[in-house]
Parts: sequence; C-alpha cells; structure tokens
Amino acid sequence: MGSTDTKKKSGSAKAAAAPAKKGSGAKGGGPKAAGAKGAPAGDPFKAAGITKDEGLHLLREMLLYRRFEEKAEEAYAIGKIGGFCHLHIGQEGAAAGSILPLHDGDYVISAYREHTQALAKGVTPGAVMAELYGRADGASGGKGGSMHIFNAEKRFMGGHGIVGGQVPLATGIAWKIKYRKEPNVVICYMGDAAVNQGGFHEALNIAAVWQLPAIYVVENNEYGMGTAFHRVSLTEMVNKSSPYGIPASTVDGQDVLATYAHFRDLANEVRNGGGPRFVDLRTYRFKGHSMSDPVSGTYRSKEEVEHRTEEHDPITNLADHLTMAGVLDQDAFEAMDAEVREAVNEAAEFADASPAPDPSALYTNVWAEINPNGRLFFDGREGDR
Ligand SMILES: Cc1ncc(C[n+]2csc(CCOP(=O)(O)OP(=O)(O)O)c2C)c(N)n1
Ligand SMILES: [Mg+2]
Repeated sequence: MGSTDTKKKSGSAKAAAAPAKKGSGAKGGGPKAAGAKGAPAGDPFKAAGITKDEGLHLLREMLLYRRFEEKAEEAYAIGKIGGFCHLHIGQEGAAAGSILPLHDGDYVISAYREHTQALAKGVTPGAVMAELYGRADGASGGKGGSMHIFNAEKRFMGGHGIVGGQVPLATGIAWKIKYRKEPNVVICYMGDAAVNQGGFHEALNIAAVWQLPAIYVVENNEYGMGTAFHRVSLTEMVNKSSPYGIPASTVDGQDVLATYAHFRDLANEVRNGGGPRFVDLRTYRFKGHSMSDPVSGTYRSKEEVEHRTEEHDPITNLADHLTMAGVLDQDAFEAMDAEVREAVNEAAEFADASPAPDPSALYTNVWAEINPNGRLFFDGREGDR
C-alpha cells in the first residue's frame, strides 16, 4: 500500500522508502504500452479499495493540476503573473490523494505551494488563475497572489507565506471543529522545513492534549529551498510528532492510489474522534523552488532530478496502472488531456478578462469585523454573554 502506520509506537518507526517504480518517462504525457518493462504487478486498485472509475477521476484531476501549473509557468514567463510563484509540478499525487477523499465540510490549510490543493478542494481554476494574475475575480480578490489563495466557502483557509505559520492556525480550526461538534477534520499541509519551527511544536502539543481532529501533513519533498532535510534534522521526519504522542505514518505521495487509500482511512479515524495524526507524505518537486530559482544546481544534481522525474511521476505511474487494467489507452489519455487543457485555457482567459482590483479594495479585508462588545466568538454568539 506504500504506507507505514506507526500508531502510538512513538519513535520506533522508520520512514518507508518510495517504492521503486518504473514510469514511461512521458512526464504526464501518457501511459506506456501495456506489458512494457516495469509494468506494475498485481491489482493496485483492489489493494487500495479504489474502483477503476475513481482511478480515472484521479488521473484527470492530476492532469488538470499539471496543465494548470504549466500554464502558470508560461504566464509568469511573459509577465502576466508577478511576485513569487511556487509550482507544485511533481507533487500532484500528494494533493489529489489526500484532498479528494475529504468531505466538503472538511478544512484544508496550507503553505505557499498551494495552487493545486485549492483546485482539489473545489476552488475553480478561473478563481485560482485570476488570483495569480492579481485580478479582482481571483480567490482573494487579487490582493493575495500565488501564496494566498483563500476560499472560506470551500473551507480552503489559505495559502500562507510564513514557513510553519499555518500550523497553529490549523490547531485553532481543529479546536473550533471540536468545540462546535462538527463532523469534520482539518488537514494542515506544510513543507519539510516547517517542522523545526517553534510554532509546529506548540501546535502539535496542544492538539494532542486536547485530542483535536487535525491531520498534520508534511509534504516532504526533501528540500527546504536548497537545504536538504538531513542537514537540518537528526530526527527522522516520521518521528517528529512522537514527543507529543501523535501517531505518525509515511506514505508515498508519488503513488496516488496508496495516498488516497491512506487518507480516506485516516480522515475517517480522525473524524470518529481518533485524535490528531501526523503524516510524512513523501514527494518530489520537479521544478525549482520558485519560478525564479534553478531546477537543479548546488543542492541537487541534474541527474537526481532527471531520475525522479523519469521514474516517479505520479501521473505517468497512475496512467500505467490504468493501462494495465485495460481502462486507458493513448487515445483516451489524449482526449482527457485535451479536455483539461481546454479548462486551463478557459481559466487563463477568465483571468485575462478580469479587471485589476479597485483602489478602494486596499481598505477592505484589513481588519476583522467585531461585535459591538469588541469580542469575537466562534460559536455564533453576538454579544458578551
Ligand atoms: C519563517 C520563515 N522563514 C524563512 C522563510 C523563507 N523561505 C521561504 S520558502 C522556504 C523553504 C521552505 O521549504 P519547505 O517548508 O520544505 O517547503 P517547500 O518549498 O519545499 O514546499 C524558506 C526558508 C519564510 N518564508 N518564512
Ligand atoms: Mg520542502
């Protein structure tokens, strides 16, 4: 299944290595011929409890994320997108596999590499693209940009640029869920660099003490900008939550079927009062840290990136599985690809047509609205009673 659940065995688990899988090297470009060397053995759909139709849906979602990010890359290059822009290319399996099993009422909060997570939670491609373009129809009214996609209705709570800044906020959301007895969970994504921040430790400690419905997920792409994780931690990632007694697990995010099965089960456990969880979600970024950074260089070799791109592309891996299962061929893949490219082009056209925010927008969404008694409540009360 590609996952290792350490349950309450704090400190005893080893992070599972990503399974050695052979892709076609098509880089999201389609399945290899059935029966080709390295084709996956067994029935991974049965193993994960996922139907072939669900598998096709996962493929379509990941293809949408890939083509969306490629479009953003293109728009950035021609100056339509400014400021920082961190692409998620290579990490699509992590987003699709962990968010698609969630319920609509569940919350997601993330760091700044969050475009595709917003798409997975139901924010429209047009609203995400318009936000990247800094336009009024963007998810945050064009005032947030790439790092601050937000949609309260979809319970997508950002988009945060401060490394680890979202982790205490997630604990607050989880407390609100518990206090109001909602049947929901919150997933908090962070990069591997966030786990040495003080706020991470405070937030996990209190989540454990209060047994909050939070799943803290490290999208472990092995590097914080140009710093390899092993250079900044003597503790293995999967052990980071053990001081607080939070059960941890490792899952291969390049294997979307394993990731989906893992998060489907985990979310149910947490939803049913199981308390917080910690997940070391193994993945890899195929592009530079941000649009202005090189893909490889001093901190990782060209060969490493080529190898990971070739062998561990979550889209190619799933396309291979679907091909072997007899429900996908090159024509069907190309038709699906054309359909998502069309959706992405429409999103870009929508963003292009949207106006810049009105200058008066500078003064909105700056302060929270508070009640006349000067206090905010989470339970719907309006006054100080
Ligand atoms: C508190 C803080 N310190 C430093 C930075 C600068 N910074 C931006 S991204 C980044 C690396 C984060 O890496 P990681 O958490 O692994 O996420 P990834 O980029 O790999 O998704 C750093 C240090 C920041 N944004 N916030
Ligand atoms: Mg990282």
